[in-house]
Amino acid sequence: MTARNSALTALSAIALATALPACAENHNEGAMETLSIEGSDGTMLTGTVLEEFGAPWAMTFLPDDRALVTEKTGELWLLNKDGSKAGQITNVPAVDPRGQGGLGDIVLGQNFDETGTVYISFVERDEEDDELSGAAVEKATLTLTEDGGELSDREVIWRQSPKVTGNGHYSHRLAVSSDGYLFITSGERQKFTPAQNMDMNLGKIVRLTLDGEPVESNPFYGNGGVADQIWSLGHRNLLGIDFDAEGNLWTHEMGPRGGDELNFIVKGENYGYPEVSDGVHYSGEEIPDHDTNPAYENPAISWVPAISPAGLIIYKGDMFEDWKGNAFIGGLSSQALIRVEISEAPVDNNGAAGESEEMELVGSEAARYEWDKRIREVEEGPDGAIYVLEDTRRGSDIGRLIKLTPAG
Ligand SMILES: [Ca+2]
Ligand SMILES: [Ca+2]
Ligand SMILES: [Ca+2]
Repeated sequence: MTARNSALTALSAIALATALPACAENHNEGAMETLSIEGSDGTMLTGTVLEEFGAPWAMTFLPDDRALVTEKTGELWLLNKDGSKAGQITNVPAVDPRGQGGLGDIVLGQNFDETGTVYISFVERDEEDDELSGAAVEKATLTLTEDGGELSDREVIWRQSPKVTGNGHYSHRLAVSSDGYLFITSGERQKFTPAQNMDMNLGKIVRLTLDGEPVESNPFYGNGGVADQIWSLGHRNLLGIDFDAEGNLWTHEMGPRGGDELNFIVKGENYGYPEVSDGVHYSGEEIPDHDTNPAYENPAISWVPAISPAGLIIYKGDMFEDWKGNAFIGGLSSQALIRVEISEAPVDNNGAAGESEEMELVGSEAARYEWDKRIREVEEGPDGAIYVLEDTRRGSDIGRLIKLTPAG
């Protein structure tokens, strides 16, 4: 199965994006602030404000229903089961936040209960040239207390290569598969061509063992260097990664001017950037669309204008039963939580749709839920509620942790 998409799907996303009502009201019920949010599908959600942060970036739940939140500025928080801050985790990788870089994602290793293993991503500077930087991932052991904890046995197991100038498109989102591999999204650092260069691990998704080694069954294993790590290529800036209930890998990525994508990730495939994009360059210069070249995988859905996706879950819970298998994408510039339905459709052979017996997974935008805030991260709670972290852009901003549940 491949992730192709018809021009019609992209067009319907364009149409939806231009005709969406926004509705959100604030209520103060005792100490707990709540939002009443009406989705573009008419669904009413209650948003409960649980906590506030300065620069929240990523969140992950723990097996005991507590949670961890990273801040780009270098803090790692332990949250209580009610979402309030319990305290900070110490001995976190030191960061020098600049641009899009700082402390990044955190995920749990397999058998976290027994091992305490976590993986944490961050941006490091080059030791000799401060202009150069790149993302790195550490494996560490997390020991928790009632009001915080600490990291120990820290070891860098992966680095973006090479380090380059600029402070954008690190991506560095993490996911551990049920069969025990670490996937890392590695952005193209706003340098375009690295995404197609197999001597660099920029603009790629990489797949490693849980100790950070390349996997022998990787599609380019044996070519040597970073090629051994690469799972898929031709990516731009990927700030969302999750598996569906069947274990399939999904990511999204920001396009240039328009052309943001949700992709069904297939081993060894080329997702096209910068050779193809459903958007155009910032200069306005055209980039051919995906469907002009069969060498590249089409997105399951793309957006023009941009939504600026950040944070992704493929919903697996029971609280929103009708939404099982839907993708929920946080939107930065679009200031919305976006729900995408995923379905099987015949492969579109560039105008010969319906003649192929091969099926593919395609997405269609089903709804937006908006309260005029940029969304940085999306998580599914153990209770099936959807949790989001709002984004901040300045030191004085506050990014809230909000729990979304059905209204009433
Ligand atoms: Ca997360
Ligand atoms: Ca693409
Ligand atoms: Ca284009």
